[in-house]
Amino acid sequence: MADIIGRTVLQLPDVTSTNDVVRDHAERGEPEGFVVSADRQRMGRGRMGRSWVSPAAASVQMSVLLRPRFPASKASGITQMAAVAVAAAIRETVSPHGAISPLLVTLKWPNDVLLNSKKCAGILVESVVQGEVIAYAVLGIGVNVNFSMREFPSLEAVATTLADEIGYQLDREGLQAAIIANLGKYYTLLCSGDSGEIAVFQEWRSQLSTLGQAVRVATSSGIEEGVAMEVERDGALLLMQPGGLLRLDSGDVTVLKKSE
Ligand code: BT5
Repeated sequence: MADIIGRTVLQLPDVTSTNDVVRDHAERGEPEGFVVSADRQRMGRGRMGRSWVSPAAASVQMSVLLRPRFPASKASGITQMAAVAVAAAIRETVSPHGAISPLLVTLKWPNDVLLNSKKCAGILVESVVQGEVIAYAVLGIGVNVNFSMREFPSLEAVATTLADEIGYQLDREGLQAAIIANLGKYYTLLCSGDSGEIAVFQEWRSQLSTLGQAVRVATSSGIEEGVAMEVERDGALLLMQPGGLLRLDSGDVTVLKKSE
């Protein structure tokens, strides 16, 4: 099953969003593992309708069709699995022989991959649920590769690119192939039963830079502050506040003060 992801890879020059192309194929019955990748994305999106920016031919922007046959309550496992796979692929591509690199690759709750503490990749999972079960999920992945965040001054303080951090241009195709291979590995693990799900969750949790930090979380219902204490298996973040523990399903985290 490990090579299920990327059995078919459609490489397109120009799309609105790779997630839209995959969704259209999903609705027509395409089997899982189908991948769409694009050089240029005119209306790339993040969560809650936000935009995902990328100059042409300088990023990896790809979407994968998944039909995991598990309950909607486990959808966050897909985001976690993808974050772990993207982080592993970045490490392998930047340091193919396992050489120690000064590049710090970590994960941020709930859906980011960070390089040296700045966002370098984002994950967007759009699921279609029938009854209690996921009919299909479109897993979208955007990785900033061969451009400089100086092109996007409003993001520069919080976002980065591989080229900015390593100082040279990376083979985008090689990175994409490594992402597909790692998605195959970790998706197989995720679908292998309870112990596989726990293994993916533990891998994701162990790489989270968010835990133990004093944070501000912007949620759809307001701003919350506290210490990020723990994540639960369904992906929720537990925030310690003076009044007790607050459980958050989603949001945007800013670290208030780095703990040593
Ligand atoms: C995400 O959303 O991080 C998910 C991004 C998923 C993009 C991929 S590309 C392939 C596929 N097709 C799509 O249309 N989307 C997926 P979120 O956590 O909501 O973050 C969005 C926010 O990140 C924006 O509001 C900006 O503040 C910031 N942002 C936008 N572009 C960025 C970039 N290239 N790098 C880092 N941050 C960015």
